Amino acid sequence: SAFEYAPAPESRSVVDIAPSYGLFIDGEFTDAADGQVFKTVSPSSEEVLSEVARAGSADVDRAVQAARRAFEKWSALPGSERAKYLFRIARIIQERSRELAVLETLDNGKPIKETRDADLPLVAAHFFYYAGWADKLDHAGYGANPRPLGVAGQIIPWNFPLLMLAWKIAPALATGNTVVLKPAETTPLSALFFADICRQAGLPKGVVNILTGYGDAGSALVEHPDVNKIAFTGSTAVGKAIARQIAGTGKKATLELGGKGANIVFDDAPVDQAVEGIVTGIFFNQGQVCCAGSRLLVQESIEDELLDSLKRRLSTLRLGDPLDKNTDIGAINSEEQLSRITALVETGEAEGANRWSAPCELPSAGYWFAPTLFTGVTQAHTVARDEIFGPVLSVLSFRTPDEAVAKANNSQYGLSAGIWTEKGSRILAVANKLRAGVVWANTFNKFDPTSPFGGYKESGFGREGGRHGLEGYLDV
Ligand code: TXE
Repeated sequence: SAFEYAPAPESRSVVDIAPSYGLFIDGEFTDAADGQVFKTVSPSSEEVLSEVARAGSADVDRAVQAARRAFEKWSALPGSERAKYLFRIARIIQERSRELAVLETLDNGKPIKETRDADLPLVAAHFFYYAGWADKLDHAGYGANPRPLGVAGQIIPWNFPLLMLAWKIAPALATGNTVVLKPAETTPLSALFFADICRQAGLPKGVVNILTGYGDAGSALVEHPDVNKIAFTGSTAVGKAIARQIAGTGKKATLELGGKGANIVFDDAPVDQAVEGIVTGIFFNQGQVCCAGSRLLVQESIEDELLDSLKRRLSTLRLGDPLDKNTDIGAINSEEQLSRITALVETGEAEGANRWSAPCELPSAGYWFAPTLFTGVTQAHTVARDEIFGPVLSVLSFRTPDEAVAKANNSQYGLSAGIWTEKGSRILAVANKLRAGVVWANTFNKFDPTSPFGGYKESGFGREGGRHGLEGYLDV
């Protein structure tokens, strides 16, 4: 039977989406100076959700000036006062988390199970965590009087719209910086809801400014002479362009870019548990995760058994309406992203890797891709090297731990890795040899505000999260 898009009415009605939204500058919603707007579409239905103001360079300038004015007072507040605002924001996020989860699912396409149980709890946790640091910076090991940098320009992607906002705004405000944040063009809505939460929390005007728009607005923000720091999460190509753009300006930057994480399964790993971890590693958020375990490295002696179990498990995943609480696989965020995934999968087939896709019917409206495996993959294949950023796993095998480490490290990226084994000594030995910012053992895609996150090599530089996340926003 053909899939029919039928949003659960009780969920859809939880959130009020206005037909249009302005930019959030200096505590007010306002039109773009040149009146430009763009539409945001639900990727699971192609329904237009709202029309949003499109920021241009004049708006960037207005927002940066507002943030600059606010900086003087905000940075002079005692940390304990800044903490009160952050705690208030964290509590409002918790109170409004149903609304926010539904909104994020509508605008992004990810399953409500994930927004409800992963994104939203983590968003609140980041604000609580950094609220706790605001009055303890003198004790963070930086000596007395660590200083905020000033105005932070923050540019975020669409895969975790609200969580990336939290990763960026919470530490910036805790340390006394003010913010101009540009969400991704396909997912502007939760950031605008967050702007409303800032007002609800009584946050002084200008401390947080939200500019919805495209890459040109991001680039104008990077270029603005009164911005002191750029925090970017997105593609490696844009990250490199930003690094070139700020070279010689004295601006500081943290860049969190792409990845091609290796998930290494040794022959002594409990297979059922590993299969669940592999599924979480690459199919969580439809694989649109920078630290996804997109390369499976499996020890040769268990490859057949593991792949059989994996295919059986993938055949049980439910793809469809992201607002349905039983849905495991939601929509791909945009038509563009779907074309990128499709093109890379076609390349994989053309280069001779074996493709297997889970048997599931794809809805007729919206952007969808079935969970897919490539076997018979070698290091030379494009699908072993390039970030696909979709529900596609490339399977390689190895014989010895040294070979596993060599293959895992054979990547331009170095963001994440996973190890599955019963041997604690092997976990330590292998983890220490992996050139990756995070290494999970017998689990995958576990996040926590107390842990620093960030990349080696072309995955970027700087760390977000934990005490290390404060450093990106302080002069010591
Ligand atoms: O990223 P972009 P896209 C990877 C993933 C994906 C690919 C392309 O492989 O397939 O990137 O995705 C803003 N100056 N990741 O095109 O363009 C843009 O408006 C300043 C991995 O969506 O990098 C958006 O807000 N800003 C990644 C943000 O940058 C610019 C998450 C990210 O968009 C700009 C997303 C410019 N010149 C994609 N051009 C991860 N690390 O998790 C665009 N932007």
